[in-house]
Amino acid sequence: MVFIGVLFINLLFAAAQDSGYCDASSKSCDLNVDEHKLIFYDVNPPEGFNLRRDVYMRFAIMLAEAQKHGKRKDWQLVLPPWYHLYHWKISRKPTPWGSFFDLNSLKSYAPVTEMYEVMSRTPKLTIDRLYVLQNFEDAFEGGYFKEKWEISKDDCYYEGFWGYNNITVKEKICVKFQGKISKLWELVQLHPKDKKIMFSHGEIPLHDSYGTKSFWDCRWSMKFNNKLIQIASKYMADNLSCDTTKCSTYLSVHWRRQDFIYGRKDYVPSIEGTAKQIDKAIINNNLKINKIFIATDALKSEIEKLEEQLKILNYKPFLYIPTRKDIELHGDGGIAIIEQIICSRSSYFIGTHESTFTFRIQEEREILGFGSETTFNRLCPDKGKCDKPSKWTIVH
Ligand SMILES: Nc1nc2c(ncn2[C@@H]2O[C@H](COP(=O)(O)OP(=O)(O)OP(=O)(O)O)[C@@H](O)[C@H]2O)c(=O)[nH]1
Ligand SMILES: *[C@@H]1O[C@H](CO)[C@@H](O)[C@H](O)[C@H]1NC(C)=O
Ligand SMILES: *[C@@H]1O[C@H](CO)[C@@H](O)[C@H](O)[C@H]1NC(C)=O
Repeated sequence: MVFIGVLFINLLFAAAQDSGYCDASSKSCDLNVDEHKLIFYDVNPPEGFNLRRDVYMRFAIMLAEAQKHGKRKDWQLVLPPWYHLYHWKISRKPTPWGSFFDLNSLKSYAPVTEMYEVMSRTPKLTIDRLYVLQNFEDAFEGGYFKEKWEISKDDCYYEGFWGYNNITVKEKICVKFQGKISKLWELVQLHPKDKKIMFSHGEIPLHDSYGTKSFWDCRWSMKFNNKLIQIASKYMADNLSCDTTKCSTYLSVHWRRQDFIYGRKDYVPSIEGTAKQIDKAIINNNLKINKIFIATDALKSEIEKLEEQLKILNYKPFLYIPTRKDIELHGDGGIAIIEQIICSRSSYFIGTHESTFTFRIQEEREILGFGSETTFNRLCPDKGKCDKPSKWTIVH
């Protein structure tokens, strides 16, 4: 009888924990208990800001789709802070998503929460299971691509937690994985009692379906932070004679340089070639425009040369040159977004082949409703083959 009583009390206690009740007067009370179950993820360190935005979409869609079908209602996605990105020259503390995006808008699509919100509720964060995702050596084993995963005996490691040194993991599991992101639910299912799980190398799982309505609903929700929109709008009003979101007064170019001029020599033009192609686009499309906005990661000396070339052709080049204070306030990420906003609102856009920075601008223009002939244009190499960019048009 005593035994059954104890068992009963234990059961009650377990039930109380599960249902999230927590007596505030009790010292042993674990504040985490009543919270949502959490999915954390991280991305391979060298990946840039714009690829990371796409990885976010995969996870956000995974949760939103499950919940749309009445499943996994108790899970939330934790937004990994922006920290130590390779391309960012200015090092900053872990930066929340709200600095770049409109968090309420993100939340209107998917159940997301910021890392600092999680940390503020938890004295010490313990993740139940960390799945370190890895690629299979041969994605086409047996001659074809098959979706699969397999717990791996190879060693794997994860370094990070965005600079937080007060996060621990109970168990780390190395998993070879290939396929769609919704297959990650199979891993979640391995330990159904887990309340906090994490996936590193979140770039490995693929979109369930690219370019579908869910994709665009999610993409639409990734509105930029209002502060950044206002800076871009003011710049456009002051310099580019436009005070709306669909301008007819300037052409824009994303002129990706840096690693692209070494790594992708066959895809990008010379400085002179760039100016010529801008001129050709204006003439061929009969655009009555002389203002050119240039978004770029080029060196100052390259920018000066391009400006010179454009001026010879009677154009007025514009660049968003942040002050030191702007960079401190908004970071490299914020500055890049301001440039992306200005490109997304131009009459005509020319991007860089296979740059994710360019892809994000093209998506933004689809959302704003520009004709795709004004959006899916690229800079070509001076000589040789130049395929048209793929068109990823919006689905309503
Ligand atoms: N301000 C500014 N920064 C840029 C521009 N182009 C590239 N960058 C910087 O370079 C980084 C690399 O580009 P991303 O597109 O984000 O990185 P990625 O995901 O590796 O993409 P790729 O362009 O495909 O290399 C960006 O995050 C920016 O920090 C630009 O036109 N303006
Ligand atoms: C955990 O670490 C972060 C970042 O280092 C810090 O801001 C936070 O106060 C820490 N939390 C606790 C409870 O120590
Ligand atoms: C454009 O506008 C901003 C203010 O919005 C200003 O600081 C900048 O100097 C202007 N001129 C050019 C050529 O960019």
